[in-house]
Amino acid sequence: MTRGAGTAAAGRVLPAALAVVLLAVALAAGSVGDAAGVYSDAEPAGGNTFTTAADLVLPYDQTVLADGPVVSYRLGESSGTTATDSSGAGLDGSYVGGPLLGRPGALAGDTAVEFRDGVADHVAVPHHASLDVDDVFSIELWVRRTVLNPTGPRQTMVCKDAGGFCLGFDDDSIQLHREGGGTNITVGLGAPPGITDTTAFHHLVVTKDGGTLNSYWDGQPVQSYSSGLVADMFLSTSGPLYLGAKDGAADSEPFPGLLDEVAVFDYALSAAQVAAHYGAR
Ligand SMILES: [Ca+2]
Repeated sequence: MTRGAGTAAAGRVLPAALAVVLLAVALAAGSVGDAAGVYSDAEPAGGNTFTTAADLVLPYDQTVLADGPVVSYRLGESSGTTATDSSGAGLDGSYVGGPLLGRPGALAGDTAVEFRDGVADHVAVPHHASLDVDDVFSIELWVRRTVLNPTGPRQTMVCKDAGGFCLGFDDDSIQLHREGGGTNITVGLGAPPGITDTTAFHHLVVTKDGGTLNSYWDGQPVQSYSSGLVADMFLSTSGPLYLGAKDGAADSEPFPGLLDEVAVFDYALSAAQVAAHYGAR
């Protein structure tokens, strides 16, 4: 999609350009300071912050936001019932049923939320027009499983109720499914190494642009479809967005484990964008 690609290109160019400017400013300031003796050029503990362009790579959350998600949940709250949308759209969600907040997260300096096995807990986000992404979208998150399901049931991590996308695990593989809208449809998205890991977080992205569907695990492509998919697989919906469960009423097919940094886009991220996000962790 044009908008996403343009935004992404700008987002990736900026750090290098910024680095040149800041490096130039730092060098100029240093030489002026030394010559005039106006101020000490003693370095702070830890040394110079701006040394090379690599030092100025945006942190993970800023890298994601630069690519324009429609919602982004850092899930870093330590208390309360509000799951804050950091995208700027103001589409906050609610922690329902007491998921565990403040759990160790995927990234340094920000925590995650844990959904418990056998407990009806999830995040619910009221419907908004921008969440109605239909058949063109990306779902991005970090996941650490706590309960494996070699024979099912399905574990749903993110779902747009009803008839929209539902991303989860089933039989210890990644699965995208639609439930509702008259027909249930399921597409397997692979079982990469580490999918049964319960000790660490992994980065998962699924992108769909109509007839093209891709999955990525820890920044690497896993499964790709460019033909053979059911036309208009996912539908326009007006239901809530759920994290940690398929729906709110029954909390059915819940995900037991930790989710972190969940973002939804209304376009298909490119492989390069996915790799850049993972690389910014
Ligand atoms: Ca977090």
